[in-house]
Amino acid sequence: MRKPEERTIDYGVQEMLVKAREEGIETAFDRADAANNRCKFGMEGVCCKGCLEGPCRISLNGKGPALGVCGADADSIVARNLLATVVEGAASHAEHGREVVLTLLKAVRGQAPYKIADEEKLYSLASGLGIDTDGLTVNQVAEQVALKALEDFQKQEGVLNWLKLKAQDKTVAKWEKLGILPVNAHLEIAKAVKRQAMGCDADPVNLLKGILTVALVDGYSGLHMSTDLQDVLFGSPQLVRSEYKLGVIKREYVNIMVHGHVPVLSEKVVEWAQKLHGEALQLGAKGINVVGVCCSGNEVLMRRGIPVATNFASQELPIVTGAVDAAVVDAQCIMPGLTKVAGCYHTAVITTMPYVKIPGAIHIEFNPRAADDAAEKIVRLALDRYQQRDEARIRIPEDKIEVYAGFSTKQITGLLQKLNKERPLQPLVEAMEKGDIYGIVALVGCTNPRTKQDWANTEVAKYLMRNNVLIVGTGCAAHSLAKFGLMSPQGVEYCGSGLRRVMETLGGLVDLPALPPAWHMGSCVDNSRIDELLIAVADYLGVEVSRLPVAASSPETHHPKAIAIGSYFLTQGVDVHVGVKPPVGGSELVSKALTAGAGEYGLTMEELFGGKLIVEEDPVLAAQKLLERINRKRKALGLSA
Ligand code: WCC
Ligand code: FE2
Repeated sequence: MRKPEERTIDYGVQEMLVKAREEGIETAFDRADAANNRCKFGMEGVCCKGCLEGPCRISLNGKGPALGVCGADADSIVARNLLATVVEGAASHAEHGREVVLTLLKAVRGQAPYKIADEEKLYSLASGLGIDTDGLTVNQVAEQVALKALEDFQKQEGVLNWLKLKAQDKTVAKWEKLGILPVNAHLEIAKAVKRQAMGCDADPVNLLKGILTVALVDGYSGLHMSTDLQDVLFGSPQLVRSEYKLGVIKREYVNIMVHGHVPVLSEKVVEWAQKLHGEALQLGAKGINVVGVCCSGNEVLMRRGIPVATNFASQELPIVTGAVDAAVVDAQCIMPGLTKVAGCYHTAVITTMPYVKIPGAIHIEFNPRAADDAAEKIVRLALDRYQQRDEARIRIPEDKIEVYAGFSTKQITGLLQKLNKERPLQPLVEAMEKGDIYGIVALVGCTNPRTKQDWANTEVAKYLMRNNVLIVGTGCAAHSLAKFGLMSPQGVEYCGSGLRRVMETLGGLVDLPALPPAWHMGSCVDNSRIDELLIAVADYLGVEVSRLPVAASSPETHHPKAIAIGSYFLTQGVDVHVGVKPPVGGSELVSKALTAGAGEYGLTMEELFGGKLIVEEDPVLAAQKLLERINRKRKALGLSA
């Protein structure tokens, strides 16, 4: 078993790993060590278990079978498996989007206890969607917007409304020419599941096109739609100060951990935690402390300043403090291992969705209609469990750190307007032209219990910042950067002189010594915010996003959603780095289509869209490769290298 310091660079997590081991409790880090005999066929993507003729495995050294029983070769099998992975990611995000649409619809029809929080965003969406708002009330406008969103799950011809709303026209024309435009999210997901099934699509190039269609579903019905309508319902984030790391758990408080993704639940838990404050006092607690994990954490951090305890790989460790009274989850990135750890303490793990249940958890069904009832029950359960704590087993790491989050496009433009009222993007673009901001890299995706938690995410970011690259972060990668000070004003210590100067100037506009050089842009669906920012800059310069000196990097990735998001960035012509090998090595055709440059190998992503996949496990080499790509794009755009 590897030592705690080999598993994570987060001291608090190390401390809790030691405690867990002392108490005989197993976590994901131990399970990763125990399951280290990984299947080579699976890792290269050449295992097909799509039907009962198999599983068929294609030989990796040419000495065994070259075809499955049905005749499928390595290229088809790898492409099908990759399509299946991207579909999983896109389905997760699209269902997230649809849940938010239904919440909005119910809210404006008086069937769910939520209100419109950002009218300005609502009206701008309505106008983009071509809705005539004359004579309509705010709720009627919202209803029309929600119905337009629902069309993206229903229509049988045309193109996703949200794609037309958000994408650059020139890029859409490229996708149209290639025949990859999605009609409706559910239809494309069903079609993709069918085409990768036994006896259907076996042409790897055609399957790759299928992957791109599904990637667009992920981007528009998943990311963009979710963020847009969440902002309408809960407000567009603005700069907010908060804290990170396990030290945000407070001994004298009732602690509730919110984990998962859709803020429809976490927002209500925060609301009810405030409402039941008095009852916590009656129990002798100082109040109720909500802390976040994964993207539920990101959502309530961005809008409410709720502190974040930790990210994906160490999600079980807050419970090991012995001071988490309830852990409430909705969907995605939730380890079933949570209930085993919680079973060793007084902690209640609460599942809330009818299709996400975990043995050992208490299920309190949550739906928008009954949101208040459910949230009240959840918080009351936490109050109840608080009284069952074993004080002797409580140990909370002291380590915590300040963070500034809330970088929505609205926040960023608002800030830049203080420098240039008419053309807010001008100062940003000028800094990019001068090289003070050499490029922008989106640091996104997960942490992975197999790799050293937070290490590669922070190393890539620090190397890039030293070279004046502005970092924009989401998901668990943002958590990594926040935990290590890169999302606070002190983060400028890691910057090259140009980037430092820009952040100090911008910081002065909000009474901070500097703006953090890594901007927290939110949850995984909020990669849409990054896309929106890049499009704004590209539009300002009159070019496509694919020509900007920007890239995306996911050094510690693991989730199919992250693969879907990466594929989406590729459709925009943005270079994408991953630090964990995707299972495509068994097919030269598929690997080269993703990773080869234009003109180097038949049809490639770079040839089609202008960006490619970079697979590199070493964070320093990865950062160097990203810089080299940014450098090329700068030159092509006529900027200094
Ligand atoms: Ni998004 Fe990755 Fe975190 Fe889950 S929450 S673990 S997909 S980055
Ligand atoms: Fe997420």
